[in-house]
Amino acid sequence: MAVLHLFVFCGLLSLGSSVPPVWLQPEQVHISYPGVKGSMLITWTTLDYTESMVEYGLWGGKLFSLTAKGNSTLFIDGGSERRKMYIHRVTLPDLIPGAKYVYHCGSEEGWSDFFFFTALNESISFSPRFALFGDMGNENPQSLARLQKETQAGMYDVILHIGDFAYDMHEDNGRIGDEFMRQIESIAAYVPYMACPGNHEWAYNFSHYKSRFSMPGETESLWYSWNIGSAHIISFSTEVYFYIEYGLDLLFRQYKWLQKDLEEANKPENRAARPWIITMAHRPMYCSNDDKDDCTKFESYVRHGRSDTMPHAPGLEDLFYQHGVDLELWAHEHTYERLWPVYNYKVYNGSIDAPYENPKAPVHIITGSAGCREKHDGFIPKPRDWSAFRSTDYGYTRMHIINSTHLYLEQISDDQSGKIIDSLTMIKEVHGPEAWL
Ligand SMILES: *[C@@H]1O[C@H](CO)[C@@H](O)[C@H](O)[C@H]1NC(C)=O
Ligand SMILES: *[C@@H]1O[C@H](CO)[C@@H](O)[C@H](O)[C@H]1NC(C)=O
Ligand SMILES: *[C@@H]1O[C@H](CO)[C@@H](O)[C@H](O)[C@H]1NC(C)=O
Ligand SMILES: *[C@@H]1O[C@H](CO)[C@@H](O)[C@H](O)[C@H]1NC(C)=O
Ligand SMILES: CC(=O)N[C@H]1CO[C@H](CO)[C@@H](O)[C@@H]1O
Repeated sequence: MAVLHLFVFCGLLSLGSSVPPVWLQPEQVHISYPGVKGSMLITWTTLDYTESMVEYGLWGGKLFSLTAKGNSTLFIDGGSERRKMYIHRVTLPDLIPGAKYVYHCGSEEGWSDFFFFTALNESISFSPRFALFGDMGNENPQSLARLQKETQAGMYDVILHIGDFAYDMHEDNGRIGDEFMRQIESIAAYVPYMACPGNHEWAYNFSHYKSRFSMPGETESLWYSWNIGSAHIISFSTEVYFYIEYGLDLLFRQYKWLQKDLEEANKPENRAARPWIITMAHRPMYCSNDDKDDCTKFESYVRHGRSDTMPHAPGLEDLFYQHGVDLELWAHEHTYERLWPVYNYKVYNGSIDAPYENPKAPVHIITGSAGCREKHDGFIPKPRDWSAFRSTDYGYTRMHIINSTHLYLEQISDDQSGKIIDSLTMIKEVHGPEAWL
């Protein structure tokens, strides 16, 4: 009885004041490179509406001497509660390449902690360092601690998250997404956190992925490309091959865009400046895992296309091969696998002694073992001819684009306390389709 009274009393009180709680505190801060020279895009969330501002300044200079304004969009989760939140976006313009900045974001009604980042060095002779991985959840994110320390210590210029976030962002009416974005703030607020969609983002037509991330271009972060150092990086969605109920036209739009982007990147002046073409997308064309995933079959949709759609959906292996893509980064399998240079199931080593020196086909890396609640995947006992190295350890990959001819990759094992368990240097004196001859 007493409880009931109290309840009624409180109810009256809150009716009386008639002011619902407002949540204007910025959270889930992350940054991305918008593909425009000298800029950085800051994205964050508030639960109620407020302005979008970033105050920033050069590291070591007067704090927050500069201000940039932006916009927010209302995002309504598709779950039963129809939870709403505002996603704020502010682009910082005219940054000095290579300079370090300190920033906080929010509005006069609430500010975030402060963070720092280095504006990208936009020289084609810049040698960027990346951490890359896929399939990291907010439960069991095995690689996160090491990535937090290494990112804040300045080891990386960019992070690539190759699909599958949070497991899943839409769960618990989007609260799992919020929790995950808070969790990665410790890395994603410091270096551009570049993403592509994975199958775990399927809910409500990928709305959490499209709303929460801010990748370059006008395609809701689904596919885009950008340049860094001597590389042209292309990110795309493999999910257009699988969730065709959301629109087969998306698959064709993406395919046409890929064609155009690859042609542009292969113009002699462009390929000379940015000889490395690197793709990133979630589901691999090849894998030797023992689950029933698409890549375990001979004719993966991503590799070979779909003949059960009308019109038939073209695959991507030929397109990438014809345009001389150097390196293809994938995830989805909760393992690490390195392939010999491969095209159409055939190995095309540079030579037996130096397979990655002037390889005669693209090189594939599958790195989806950063850790999530689904734990590990397994491998078939006998690796295929094109499989060079495999590991079921949790971990992530480091990539260093040294210069126009040398690119270095290494795999870190979390199970073995950060040990480097695999590495390779790709050497290419010739890039483009003529490299295959
Ligand atoms: C960018 O990187 C190049 C190559 O390492 C270097 O020579 C140049 O000084 C860097 N620029 C800035 C502004 O740090
Ligand atoms: C799904 O999203 C895409 C891209 O935002 C859009 O083009 C498409 O029409 C949507 N499909 C459905 C069924 O809502
Ligand atoms: C490719 O190179 C590796 C390493 O030398 C070797 O084990 C493999 O047999 C080679 N494959 C072919 C088809 O030459
Ligand atoms: C690229 O770096 C490697 C390793 O440091 C070096 O041997 C090579 O000569 C460099 N290539 C160019 C084109 O500068
Ligand atoms: C669509 C929209 O409202 N755009 C605005 C976003 O913020 C910038 C900077 O304040 C404005 O110039 C745009 O008009």
